[in-house]
Amino acid sequence: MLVRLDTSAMPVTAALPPSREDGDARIAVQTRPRTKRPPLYKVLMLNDDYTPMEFVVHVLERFFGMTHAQAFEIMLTVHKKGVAVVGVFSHEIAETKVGQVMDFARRHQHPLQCTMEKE
Ligand code: TYC
Repeated sequence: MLVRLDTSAMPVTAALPPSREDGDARIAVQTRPRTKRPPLYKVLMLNDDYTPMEFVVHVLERFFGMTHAQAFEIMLTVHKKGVAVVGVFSHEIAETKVGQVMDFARRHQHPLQCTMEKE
């Protein structure tokens, strides 16, 4: 007899087959291969006193695929609160976005800062 346990909602320890003292060789229990979802990272935009509002709006449109209205709203949130999450991505994509924004800001000589943190 082959038993396939549905272990999707079980913690690892509960998903392990119980040890049998009578050693019943007729039952084989398959365990689920455990795949972990990769962690996600928030990309944060920081306020400063010098970067023009229109530049930040442009950055949000260009690198984060926002509409002009969305970008303007998020820019204002950063301006008023100091920081806002502008997207959530895999580590590699988040790193790329941060690099693109920092590079673009530096090339235009604006002090705009963008960082990432684990969600
Ligand atoms: N505070 C800036 C200004 O008044 C605008 C700004 C908004 C700068 C968002 C950075 O991430 C930022 N010109």
